[in-house]
Amino acid sequence: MSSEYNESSIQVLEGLEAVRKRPGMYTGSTSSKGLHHLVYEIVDNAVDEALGGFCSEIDVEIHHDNTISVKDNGRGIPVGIHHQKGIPTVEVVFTILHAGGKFGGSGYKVSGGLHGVGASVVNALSEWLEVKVAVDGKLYSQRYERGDAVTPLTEIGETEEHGTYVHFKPDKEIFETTVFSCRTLVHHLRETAFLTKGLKINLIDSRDDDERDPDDVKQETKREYVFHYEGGIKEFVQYVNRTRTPVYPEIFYAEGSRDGIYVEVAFQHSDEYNETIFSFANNINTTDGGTHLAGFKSGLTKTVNEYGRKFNLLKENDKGLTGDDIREGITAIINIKISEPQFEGQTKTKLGNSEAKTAVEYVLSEKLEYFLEENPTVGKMIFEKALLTSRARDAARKAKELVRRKTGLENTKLPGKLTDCTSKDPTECEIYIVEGNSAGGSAIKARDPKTQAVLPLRGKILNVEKARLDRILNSEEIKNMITAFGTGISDDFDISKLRYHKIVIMTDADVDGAHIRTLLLTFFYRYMPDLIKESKVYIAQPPLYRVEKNKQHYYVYDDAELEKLYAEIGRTGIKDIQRYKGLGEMDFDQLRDTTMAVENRILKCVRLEDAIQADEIFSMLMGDNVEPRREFIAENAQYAEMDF
Ligand code: TSJ
Repeated sequence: MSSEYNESSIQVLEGLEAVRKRPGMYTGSTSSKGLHHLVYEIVDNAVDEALGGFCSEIDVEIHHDNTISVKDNGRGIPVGIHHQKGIPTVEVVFTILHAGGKFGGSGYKVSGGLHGVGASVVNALSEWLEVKVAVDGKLYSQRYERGDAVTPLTEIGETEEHGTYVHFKPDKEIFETTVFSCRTLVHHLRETAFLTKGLKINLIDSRDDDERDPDDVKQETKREYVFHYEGGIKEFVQYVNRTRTPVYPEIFYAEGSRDGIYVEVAFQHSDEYNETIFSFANNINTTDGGTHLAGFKSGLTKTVNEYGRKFNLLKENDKGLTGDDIREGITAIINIKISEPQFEGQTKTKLGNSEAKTAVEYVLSEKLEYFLEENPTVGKMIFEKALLTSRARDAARKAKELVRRKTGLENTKLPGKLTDCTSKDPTECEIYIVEGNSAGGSAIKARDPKTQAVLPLRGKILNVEKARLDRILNSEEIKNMITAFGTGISDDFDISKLRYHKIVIMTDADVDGAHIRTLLLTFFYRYMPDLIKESKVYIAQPPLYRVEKNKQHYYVYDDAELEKLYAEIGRTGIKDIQRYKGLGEMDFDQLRDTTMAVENRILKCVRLEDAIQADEIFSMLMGDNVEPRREFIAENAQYAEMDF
């Protein structure tokens, strides 16, 4: 037997080599999403220090070369020799893969709140990583490359500060892209700050425009941010509702522990029709809800009905209000900390611990009962709003039945405007939702008739944020989509009936196109969220220009890219550059070659965060509050010219 094949070589394989071999297992993916996970992982370690009460501020910087640094003012990772490993503890943190680490087999974090876990994964997937620790008056530093220490831990000076600084460069050999999206980090860090009240998180983007994510440049994402919320999730609710009109000024907030589970809940109602509930367990956004969400719902329904009975707001013989009635227009955040969370479902974003239901129900009910009695006007408002909703809902239900029967939402008669594909195998079928009839005509000629269906939309679709279901179901454009997809909507939604496994939104590359896209995403997010969660929704990328020079032609997708092309090929000798004002101006063969043909096209898969953002943009632009709208428009030039 070869002497090379021994225990130690097996151990090496189980070390950081394993992480580089199967990076997706540890970060979820090697796409942009996985890349951003590296930052979250490092930040989480600093947040843990803050949760322990040892750190009050975290600085995150995107450096000019798309490297990231994270600094905290905590105790500093211990530098003493680790009693088992015989090397400094900080080196253990970065070079030894922790068994059963935070990233589970499915690539999602399954046990938040453990120190140091995951830092070695980031290290293994970085071209280089430098750590500096300030502790006991001294500053230490160590450098690693692709997971291996290349310097020993070295004392490099004296300092009055204390804390940890980590600076790393994600490995180009591992990740499909190594360009960070400031917008994505903003979203995550703001959320983290809301969930950790009192913690201050600063973010700086120091890159030049040519090093930034094109979306950041286009949307003019700011360079410096401070996220600091003394009110925690209470301020989170206020933030979400800043563009909406609350029906009472107070925000309910409760905090407490039961069975070792820490529970925090906040909510406020606005005059909208949808519910916006975000739930978190150990700072992980549980987008599929779970037991803590169930506990919130049952606790709220029970307490509000009891309040109504106690104060005779409900007639004796009435059955009481349903949870749906009580939650119409609610914005709520549920945040729990639990020592052994069980995350379920394919994406591990659904909490399974049954004791979490009891804990949330208990903390919420107790505090809410007291709150409603202390604030009788709020109590009455919530109750009366729910009563109104209950009546409206009855009317809506009847209308829905009527619409169903009249239009056959439930039978499979396809809309006349749909040009279907011939294949009946949904996994290979695609539907292009196209803006305008003339573009629809081009798309029909450009498509592959076997697998590509085309559904043209007439102008803008209804804004679903401002209407109840009965009106939404009266919209031709929306009915056409629902029948074409075959899935039904809301509670009746069934993804197994989906007739096309790719739904492609194809709109003009202008502000109207952006608006229609936003409307569609909002509709999907609100009424068919699983389409987005299961990655079925895509955005086509039609070019903005066609440039011809020396019989070569180039398709260009935005103005920044046009400048780049000019820099490459020069401005002289360019023939009748063509700017496409809309899809309708493109010849069908151009549309096919650039945007629809499977072998050439670029499709952008819509992520849940994109849909949430679309929803936010909507509340912002359509909402009743002027100030946030003005601020938003100032910050987002892309949407500024939009005409609503
Ligand atoms: F792990 C890491 F590299 F990802 C990382 C850890 C990154 C960053 C930005 C910060 C940290 C970190 C770790 N900040 N603070 C700490 N604290 C400790 O590791 C620590 C300090 C003292 C003691 C103690 O018992 O005295 C224990 C721990 C775990």
